[in-house]
Amino acid sequence: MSRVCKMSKNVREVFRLDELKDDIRRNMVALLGNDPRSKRKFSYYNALAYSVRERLVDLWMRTQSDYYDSMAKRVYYLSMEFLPGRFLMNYLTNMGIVDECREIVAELGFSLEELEEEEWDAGLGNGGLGRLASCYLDSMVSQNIPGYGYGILYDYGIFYQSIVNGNQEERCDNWRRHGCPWEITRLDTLYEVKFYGRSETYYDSDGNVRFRWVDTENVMAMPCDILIPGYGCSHVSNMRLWTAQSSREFNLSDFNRGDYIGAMHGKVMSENITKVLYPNDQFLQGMELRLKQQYFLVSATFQDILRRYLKQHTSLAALPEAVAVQLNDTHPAIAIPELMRLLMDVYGMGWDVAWDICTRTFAYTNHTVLPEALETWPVDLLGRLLPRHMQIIYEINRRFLEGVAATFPGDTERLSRMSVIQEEGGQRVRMANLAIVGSHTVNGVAALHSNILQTGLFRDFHEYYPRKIRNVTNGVTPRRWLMQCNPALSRLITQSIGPEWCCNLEKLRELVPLAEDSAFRDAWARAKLENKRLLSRYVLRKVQMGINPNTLFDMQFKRMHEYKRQLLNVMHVISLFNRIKDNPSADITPRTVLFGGKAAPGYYQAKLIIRLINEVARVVNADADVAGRLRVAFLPNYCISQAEKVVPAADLSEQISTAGMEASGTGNMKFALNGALTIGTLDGANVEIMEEVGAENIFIFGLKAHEVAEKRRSGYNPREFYENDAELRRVMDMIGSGFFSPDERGLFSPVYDSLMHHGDYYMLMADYRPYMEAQAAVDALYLDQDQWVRKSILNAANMGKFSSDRSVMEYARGIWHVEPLGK
Ligand code: AZC
Repeated sequence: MSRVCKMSKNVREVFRLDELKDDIRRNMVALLGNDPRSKRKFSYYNALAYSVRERLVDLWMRTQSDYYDSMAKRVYYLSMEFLPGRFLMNYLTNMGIVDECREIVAELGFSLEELEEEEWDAGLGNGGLGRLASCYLDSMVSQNIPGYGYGILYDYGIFYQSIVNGNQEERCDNWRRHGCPWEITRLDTLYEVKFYGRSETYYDSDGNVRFRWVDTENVMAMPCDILIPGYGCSHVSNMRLWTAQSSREFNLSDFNRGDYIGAMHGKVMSENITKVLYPNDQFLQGMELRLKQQYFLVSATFQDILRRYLKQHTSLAALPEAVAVQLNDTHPAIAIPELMRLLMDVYGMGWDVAWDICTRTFAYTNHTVLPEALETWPVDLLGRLLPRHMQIIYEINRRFLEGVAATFPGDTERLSRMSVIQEEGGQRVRMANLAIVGSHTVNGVAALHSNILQTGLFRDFHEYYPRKIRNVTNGVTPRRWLMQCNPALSRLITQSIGPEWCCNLEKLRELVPLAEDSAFRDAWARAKLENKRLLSRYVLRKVQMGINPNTLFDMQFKRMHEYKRQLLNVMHVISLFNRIKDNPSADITPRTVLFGGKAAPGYYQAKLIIRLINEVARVVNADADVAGRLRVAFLPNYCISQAEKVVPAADLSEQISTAGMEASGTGNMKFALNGALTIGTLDGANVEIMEEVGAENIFIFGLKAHEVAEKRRSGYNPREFYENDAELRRVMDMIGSGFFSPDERGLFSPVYDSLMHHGDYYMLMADYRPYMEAQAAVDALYLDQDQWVRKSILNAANMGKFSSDRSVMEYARGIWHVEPLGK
């Protein structure tokens, strides 16, 4: 912390702020070829971005030489997704120069906020998994843990969602169309990545049988770095994102034959690898291109890791002492056979030595137990694309199963469950099994989830490797998710308890006594109201709808998925609507219910629920009896920059997944950190949030994870709830009969049927009444503003545990075995 305070004293000097204005003008001319007298916001945003970035390059190089000089062990966070959002404000926040910059920009005739709005989000991820990776990079570098993120620079990130006639429509997210000032492209560094071909044996000079991978089709990987400044900027790291380039010798023979277009076709095809992010959240779409992307990331990254390592070491034997690789889910798990291949085929090691190095290098994080998300690849596909890897996987599996068979003699069922190769329904490679076998540590992302891994999904593995599967509860960075996104609240907190909280979130506990101070409560409520006003203006701009900041802002923002149960929230909205219609003079707590989230383009049911939300909104918002008491809106294109506006303005955070299905959740943490009260099930990290904030400060309802499992076993009958609950029956009948879709009566039948006729897998019917009761408690509490604000303060005050600084430190000490540099 002293580092941060020291920094802010001489921040003008360190970052040469006196020269910033001139630099912006200079970059307008030199880099952008624009006249500084033009008042184009986009050009000024770019000129500012370049001028900010160039102030970090020195610090970044110094950080890199610190790493080299200290021979520090490095962490490599391998992820198919990063979700950084916008960079400008994050750089300024972490550099501690937001206010200074605001003044300078004002002198140029702009507000900082309007320039900020010129930046397009870097949406290189789907949701939680990618955003977690970005939070972890922020926390690693802010705590001087030497580490890098490695990923893919997709030309098209997560699609842009618009709502047309109530339906989701996808547009491509060509986010770098106008360039991206944060990228540093390394045109001179290229690695070759191989695909296809075959594995052949040969004898080396000592007469040993060796393998080599030949007749391959090659693609080049070019790195692009984006700097990641730590808070206070004593360290600056980077993410290295790969982009595919055609290899130069590609199809030379076609050229020679005069087939110019044929040769170019190959070039274009190979560059397709990094074109587009697969837009599925927790659903495996087993496409060859996706596996190519995964191996492309892994192969390029390992060439880079070994190059860096071999600059300082002569033997690979000490790799695990210098390198820790974290696999963000199984997406990069092909790294395990890849490292084996490199160690054996390229560096000549024997199997046992190579395997020992491998298993001491890798750790794997699991982010979901949803069966449709678990990756398996057909053996013939994997074997065709990566023939040598397939051989290695077979051999890993053979040796592994030998060990299992020795421990559990005669238990063939167990062998077939644990095998890396799934036999039934055509041979497939189970990537989770491969990741577990090849890693020294496997972790879940919240206590409940890790427990489910140990006793459910990975139970056999937990019995075989009793210390391998552990928990590291997720966290979020307080820099972006409080300091940056919520200046009003941050200011109040800093005035009250000092600035240390942003690097030591546990400090927020000092707010606890202030919850009893009515002047502080008033100030807290004013900050919330200010944020609600800002959001109201945004909603008006976005969807041309006025919302009243004095109503309860009830928010559910996350990917659209049946298990997350946006539908349950809609059922509550319909119930409120009916109550108002039945009794127009009823005294009810005025609410604004806001939704946001993308559905995977092929996920029919999730898209239909978006439509339902919009149709319910149409009916509710047009009704004169309801006016002023209930309003509903779906905000299109939920993304990081939208979250930064939504999160600070929430009164109520909806975290209502079927218990046992949300691995952790991180939105739940962001909302509570910003003073929202949570209504939620005992799922994922909600369990730990309740432990921290106290059961009296959170609205918990519904089935628990073991009860869901028990009900599934013993037979669950959703109709029973329908028959015994008139209010629920009415809601279901309205959905099923076309009340919300008068022009297309059957439109929502699939929604109705999923609950009434197809078993209600996510148990909405069972949780409806408990949810309604919890919502009634919300309404009652909101009428007592003093108590509500008190609880709001206590929520934020007790969120210290959910800083990603804490999570990253647990990984560092317990899994990566690295210490912060300079300690
Ligand atoms: C998500 C989980 O659904 C969410 O609960 C968790 O908080 C987040 O990861 C970060 O750990 N999972 C994903 O986004 N995707 C996959 C494939 O699990």
